[in-house]
Amino acid sequence: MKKPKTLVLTLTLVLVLVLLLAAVTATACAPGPTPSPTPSPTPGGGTPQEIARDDGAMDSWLSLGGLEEYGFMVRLDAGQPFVVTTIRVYSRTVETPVGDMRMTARLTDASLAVLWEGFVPMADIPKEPAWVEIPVPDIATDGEFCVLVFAPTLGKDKGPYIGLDQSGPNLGSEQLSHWQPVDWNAGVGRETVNFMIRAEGYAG
Ligand SMILES: [Ca+2]
Repeated sequence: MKKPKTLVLTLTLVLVLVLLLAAVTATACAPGPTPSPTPSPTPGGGTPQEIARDDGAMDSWLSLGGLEEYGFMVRLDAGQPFVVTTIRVYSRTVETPVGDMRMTARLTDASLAVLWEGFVPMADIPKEPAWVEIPVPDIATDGEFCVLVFAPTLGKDKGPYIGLDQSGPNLGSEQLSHWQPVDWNAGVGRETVNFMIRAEGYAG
């Protein structure tokens, strides 16, 4: 009489184990949460690109501003119609600006006709060299375009400064005074300098 009871108990235990195993397997195979769709990288759906003439490794720097309102310009070319979303300036300052002083950037076409002008508060320029970003509201360019940068000086040796790449030939950097290209007197060799000013955007 004991053996059938043991058999029933054993069968019951086996059944329970099988059911438990089935439940665990079902849980393991259940689909997880659906990942969110990858957001479009740009408003236009294109792949973000950074257009640069510098090599990203600063070799020296130049002071911005001065009584002649010295500024700096780079000629850039994405090789196709291009929508600019951000201007980047590698910069640093010694003195911390006060008030509403600004680093101003202009985006122009190849003939220097202004397409857009914006700014970043000079208080956002760090003490250690870093890329300072100026958001641009999706400005369309076609072929060569220019980025011009000016910031008022905070005094002798107080900044702000712009980073220089001196590792290769000048690919389109020009010195400005009052927003116009002028004869080079920046104190560094013109032929082997590229200002660290970049444009980010997407093919448009
Ligand atoms: Ca360099």
